[in-house]
Amino acid sequence: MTTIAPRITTVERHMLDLNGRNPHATPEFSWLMSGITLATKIIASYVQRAGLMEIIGEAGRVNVQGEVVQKLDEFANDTLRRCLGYRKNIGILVSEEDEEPHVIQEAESGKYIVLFDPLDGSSNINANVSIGTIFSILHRDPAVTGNDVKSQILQPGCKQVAAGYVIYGSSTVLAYTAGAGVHMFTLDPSIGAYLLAEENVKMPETGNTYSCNEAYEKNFPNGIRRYLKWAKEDGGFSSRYIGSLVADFHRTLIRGGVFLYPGTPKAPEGKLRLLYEANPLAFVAEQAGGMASDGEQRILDKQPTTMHQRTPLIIGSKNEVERVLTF
Ligand code: AHM
Ligand code: MG
Repeated sequence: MTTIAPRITTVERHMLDLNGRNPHATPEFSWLMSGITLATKIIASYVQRAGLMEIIGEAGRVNVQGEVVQKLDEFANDTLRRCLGYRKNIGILVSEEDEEPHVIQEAESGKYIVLFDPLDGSSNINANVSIGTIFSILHRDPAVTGNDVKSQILQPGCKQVAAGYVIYGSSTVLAYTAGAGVHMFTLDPSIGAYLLAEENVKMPETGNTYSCNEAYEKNFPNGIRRYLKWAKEDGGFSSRYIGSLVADFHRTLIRGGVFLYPGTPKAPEGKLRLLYEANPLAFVAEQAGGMASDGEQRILDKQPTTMHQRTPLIIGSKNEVERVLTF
């Protein structure tokens, strides 16, 4: 009898395998995901060659958030738009880098909305630090048409049908959830495919690492300051901060601990964006057994009011996020 080697599972294959367990695991949805995998493979290949291709550096303009756009940011944004813009089931594309959403298909055929941060942590590009792409997928309400595009987009994170991220690090890793656990894939550059590395990834329930930009500590809310004091003096914690949310989150997902980006008097809502960063990572965290809060409420319950809204973020191991909230 012939022995068949263990099977090779790509992201799209994996989504189809979830059929039955996951209501979104349809061939149509898998086709949408293939747009994301294609775009992030192209971005990964550019990130690897960035130093050779003169795409490091500033593009000479500021984005809608008032930040300087890096060339690679623009490339990543264009690539996602090109790879997703022609998938018939995508109705609206929303990017952290663009002021306005792109309406691509009428509501009847374009039933999904894809939101993304094309290149998170881009201020780190020049220093060869890990960066990433974050994505979030929502259903579009077919009853709402015409000018009401923004109200379609402003859905709380608990309505996400899928979300995930790709980290361009020592290897390129994709993590996604469609509401049935978190699954991780590693890009094999020699064959250009993401291969299943781990199914049902679980975040450790506890972890003694905190991750925040401590330079801002004196402006943090008192509760967070008391927590950090406890973590250092009594908790025996260590500190890790890369300054690239995807990378800080990915480490927290694997090793446990807590990532904090609180508000300050100058920026009461912090820096991170609800729709492109906090919501998708909160969905992944919860599906892995972790937790995400803005200090007052669950991130996934927040009703967005504007597209580029920011939010304080406390995300990570369930016990650690709960502990922060007790302070
Ligand atoms: P970006 O999406 O423009 O790259 O900005 C978000 C980044 C996050 O990746 C990271 O967590 C944060 O900004 C770091 O901010 P700071 O430099 O204030 O610590
Ligand atoms: Mg970002």
